Order: sequence, then structure tokens, then C-alpha cells
Amino acid sequence: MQSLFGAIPLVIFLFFSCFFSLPALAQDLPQGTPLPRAGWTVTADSSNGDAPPSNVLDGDPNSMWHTQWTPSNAPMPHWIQLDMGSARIVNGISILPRQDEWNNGNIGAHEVKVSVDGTAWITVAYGTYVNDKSVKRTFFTTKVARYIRIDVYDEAQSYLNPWTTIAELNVYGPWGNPPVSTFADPPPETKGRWGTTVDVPVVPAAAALASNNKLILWSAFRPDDYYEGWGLTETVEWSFGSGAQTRYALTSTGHDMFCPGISMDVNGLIVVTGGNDNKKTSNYAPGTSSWSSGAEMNLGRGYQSSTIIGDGRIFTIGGSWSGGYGGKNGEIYNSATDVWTSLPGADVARILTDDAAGAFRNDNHAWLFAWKQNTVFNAGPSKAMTWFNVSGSGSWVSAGNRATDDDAMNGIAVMYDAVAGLVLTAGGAADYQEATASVSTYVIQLGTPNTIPTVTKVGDLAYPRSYSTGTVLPDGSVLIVGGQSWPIPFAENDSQFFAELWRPSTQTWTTVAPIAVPRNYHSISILLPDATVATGGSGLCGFNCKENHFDFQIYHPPYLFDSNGELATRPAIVSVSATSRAPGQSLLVDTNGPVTFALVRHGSSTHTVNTDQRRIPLTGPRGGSTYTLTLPSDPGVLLKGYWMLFAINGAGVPSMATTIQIL
Ligand SMILES: *[C@@H]1O[C@H](CO)[C@@H](O)[C@H](O)[C@H]1NC(C)=O
Ligand SMILES: *[C@@H]1O[C@H](CO)[C@@H](O)[C@H](O)[C@H]1NC(C)=O
Ligand SMILES: [Cu+2]
Repeated sequence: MQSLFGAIPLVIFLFFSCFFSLPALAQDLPQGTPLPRAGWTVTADSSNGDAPPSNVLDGDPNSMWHTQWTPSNAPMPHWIQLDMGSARIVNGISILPRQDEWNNGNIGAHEVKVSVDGTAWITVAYGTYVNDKSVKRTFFTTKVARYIRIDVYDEAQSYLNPWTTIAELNVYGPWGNPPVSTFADPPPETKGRWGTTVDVPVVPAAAALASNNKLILWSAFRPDDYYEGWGLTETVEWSFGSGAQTRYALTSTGHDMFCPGISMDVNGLIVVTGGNDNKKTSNYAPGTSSWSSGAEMNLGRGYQSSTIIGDGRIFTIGGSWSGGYGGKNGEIYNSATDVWTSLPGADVARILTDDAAGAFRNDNHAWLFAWKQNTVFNAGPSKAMTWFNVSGSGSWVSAGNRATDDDAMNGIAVMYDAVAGLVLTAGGAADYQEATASVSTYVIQLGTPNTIPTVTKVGDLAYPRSYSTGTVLPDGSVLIVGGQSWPIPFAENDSQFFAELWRPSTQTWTTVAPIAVPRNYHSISILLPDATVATGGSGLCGFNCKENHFDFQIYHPPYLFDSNGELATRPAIVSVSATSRAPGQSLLVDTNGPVTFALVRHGSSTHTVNTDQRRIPLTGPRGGSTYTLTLPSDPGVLLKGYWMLFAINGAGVPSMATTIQIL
């Protein structure tokens, strides 16, 4: 009965698809194409008489699979399983939720698994979908599979309901439908490995690693869209370790924190400024998961950058994306007293690029670095570089040009060695959008404030990119992910899938494993306490926009693998003498073997900017199993706030981090 029922709608689908505009449930995407579904079979744990699982393959968005609800409900969890008849290379699924007036059975918490034989399963994605009728797309690192299975743990509408429904289910494979015999996993010991995709019910356009190791991810007033003036922010907290996630609409501060500045203070308070609600300040207190309103900025800003400085205050400049065009000179926030002070002498004219879109774009996303003597160094993206002084009403001193570089809007700038004052810059484009992205890479060495730094052009990126993210790793290498060679917000043409890793020892980029999902405008990357990197987001372009990416994926760098591609044995930090220290003080660290150390500051990420991260290499004498580390004495180098202390063994393998607060 089921097979008969399955065959008729297939014919109808072929007829309908030629003449009617069905929801775009199986379109070609930069990351892959839908596989033809002829001959596939599908089974499920349960179904209602009029809603068999075969409905997910019938091409009709108005028919669905519904778990049994009459005469009684089949309990959660539920599953549905596809047999594609033979093994294929697969890299994603799309789920069309039911398209009628009900949300009953929309999938919430779930796992996506693949199998070659229907017995041994690999989890390729897990997480939570948002409760709406948009197509749910989960892309994952390429696998060979004949069977695809979705396990459903709760309903997105109300996690108490025991139902699951799906209107259409599609599977994707890489472009060109390559034969299974061509499948090869990149060797993880040289290319690293992208892990399980994590589905989250917002497009994470901004993120921060809180001091309690929760990853805070947020979108705008909607999980999938932004628009000015709605005064709330959809937020997800993801727990490092357990992987548990909680979503809530942040309403307490009346602040849509989309396109903001982000900086963390000495107590781990995440200070989020401007964006859609352009004068607001919202402060996240880790541990309580609560946000409070701070004082408003003197100027409305969006796309400004901010950074904590040596004395612990937070400096911001630029940001004409919202709150009016031009004149966005510096100001500074004291989070202890909740006071903003204007710095008219911190002249925004110093940071302007020559953008085709003029004042709207030319003061966006400054590359700010706190430095010695309470200064702030602006490394770009303007080709001119500047020292800012926050004393009194603010002042500046030219720091020359970034060698031969052009304006590099939406490139990356990462302080990979704050002891030596070394900043890596790469990519970006002369204009915010519709411009040729750059491959140029520079190392800037900061010395005494107000002096011209040394700028060295080093090896180019293999892939030109703008809108990518840059993340410093414990060993001082820098991971660049995503971006486009011809950047266009909310478009995915010319997306760069290969990540690249820059190593300070060679001063060159190495191409590493590709991402499964385009990560462009509105993407994020954050170093996690196990020395992996979470990269996610991109999009936020409204309902059913196929450029929305409600997920992140975790990169495991090559240093986590041994020469056979197996997980390397990590060194361990056994104990530390204190969990908070001040600059210049000593820290005693017990380890289970000989190591060097690095402190990496907790990061925050949005719109290519992560001014919270920086790395400090540390070594010290060892007596017995105890190292004595002397911390840098300048608070402009060792910024206040939360840092991850990693031990790194002789093979370059990092430990799990121990959290250290710098006072
Ligand atoms: C910053 O400005 C103050 C006030 O003018 C001055 O005393 C101080 O030396 C300046 N600092 C630097 C590093 O230039
Ligand atoms: C992206 O590429 C497609 C196919 O080449 C083209 O039709 C489309 O106009 C491009 N989109 C943009 C925004 O350039
Ligand atoms: Cu934005």
C-alpha cells in the first residue's frame, strides 16, 4: 500500500514541478546539489495512517509524514531513515517542515546520522531547529553513506508535544556528483578536521566565549532577520563540554544587539554596544546568564569596533552603519562606574577608508589593539595606521601606512604574540562590497607607542577573501575561514570553502580542510578551551533565505592529531597556584610533562572583528613538575579579563585550557 501511495505522487511531482512554483526545498547551493530521489525508500519509528513516511519523498509540500497521534500518541524520541539504494557522497540534508497552518511536530532537538551499512552510524550534525516553516538545511563534512537517519528528541513548538512531522526530505552531495571511489578525507594531521555540525535556532552573527566557557551566540530581533528598532535580541547559550543549548529572547535591556561592538571587561562582563539600537549598551554577566542595561553612548553607532585598554576601560570609534553618518570620534566606557566619556581628539578621520559607499562604510570595523602606556593602536582596515591616546579629550599620532597595502575593509587582524607586539593582517578589500578581495598578508611589529611600527609583507593567502574570520591558536598560528573573493553581503557567489592556517615559524599560509557551509558576511569564529575553533553563522537575510546558516562547526587543527591521523595524547595542566593574577606576578603551574605555555584571551566575534582575542607565549624554569611563569608586566599587553592557559608539549599538542583571570 505504501509503495503504491509513494509511486503516484512521484508522477505528480514531475508534472507539478514543471508548471508550479513549489517552495524552494531542494535548490542548488554553493555547498552542494540535491541528489535525485528516485528509488529511495524511507522508514520511521511511527506514523499516522494518513501520513506515512513516504510522503517526505513525494515532492508534494502539502503532504507530510506525521508520527502516530490517533488513537494515541507515539512517544518521543522519533526517527526517520532513508535508504538511497546505494552509497553516495553526501554533505547535507534539507527538511521542509509542514506547510499548513499548524506547527505541530516541527523538529526541535535532533541528530543527523549517516551510515554505509545501516548498522554503524556516524553523527554528522546535532542541535536544535527554529520553530517555523522555513526549509531547515544542515550541511556537514562530506561522508560516504547509503542511509541517512534523523533522530528527533523534541518538538520545536513546545518541547512537551510528542509529535514529529516532515513534508519533504532531501539529501545533498557535492557538485558534479563525484563517484564514491573519489572520496577521500583530508589527512587530519596536516589539514585538521571539521567536526560535527551544531544546529542552533538563530543565525549566529555575533558570539563571545563567556568566562564560564559558555559560547554566547546571537542574531537580531528575529532568529533569521534584522530591522531597526525592535529592541530585543534572540540569543543562544551553548555549553562547552556538554553541548547543551538554551535559547532565549533577550528583552531585558531593550537592545537589538545586531552589528555591535563587543569587549569583555576585567570581570568577564561582555559589554555590547550599539548596532540596531545604536546608543545602547548591554552588559552580560557570566554565570547568571543575565543582561543589564549600561549607560548609553554619546554617539549612536553600528559597525564600530571597541577594545578594552590597559587601564580596563573600553574604547570605541567609528560606526556609521547606524546612528547617522560621519563624525564618530572616539569615546571610552568605564564599566565600574557605568560612564561614557567623549574623546573628540580621538579623531575618526584617522581611520577612514576610501570606500565607494562613502561615510556609511568608511569608518566600519576598525582593527583596534590596546597597547603599552594605555594606548590603542589602529592597524586598519584603512591603509593609514594610528596611535590613539585616551587621556583627557583624546589625541592621536600617525603610525604610518601598512606598507604597500591598500584599504583592507573586512580583512582580518590578529595579535598572535602580544609579548613581541606582533599583529598579522590578511585579506579584505578596498571597498566594503563589490570589490576584488586581497591575498595580501602583513606582519606588523609594534614597539614603543607613538613610533612607526615595522611592517613586513609576508606570503600571500592562497584564496583572496573578504568577510572571513581570523582566530589565533595556542601555538601562535592563525586560522582564517570563509569569505568571498568578490564580497557581497547576503550573496554566496565566490565563497571560499578552504580554510588556511598561518604559522609564525614559516610566515606562510597552508591550505587546510574545507568548511561544509559558506561563512561570509555575518559569520563568526571563536577559539574554545579545548584548542578547537567554532566557526558559524553567515546570513541573517530573512525568512527562507538560503544564505541563512543556523549552525556552527568546530575545527580541530592538525596539532590535535598524531602522524597516523589519530587523536594525539594531550599534555595536561595538573594544577595552578592561583586562578587570578595581576600583570608582573608569578604563576606556578604543575604539568604532567615538559611543556611551553600560552595564554589566549577569551574571544568575541562579529563582522570579521575579534578585538578581545590575543595570545601571550610564556615559558619559565621548571623545578620538579612545577613551572614558574612570570606574567608580562604591562597591563596594555596582558589585558584584564579572562584568559585560557594552555600547555603545549614538544610535539606541539596543546592541553585543555585552565581559566585564569587577569586583574
Ligand atoms: C597621552 O596623553 C597624555 C596627556 O596629553 C600625555 O601625558 C601622555 O604622555 C600621552 N601618552 C602617550 C603614550 O603618548
Ligand atoms: C551569483 O552567480 C549567479 C550565477 O553565476 C548569478 O546569476 C548571480 O547574479 C550572482 N549573484 C550576484 C549577487 O552576483
Ligand atoms: Cu551586520
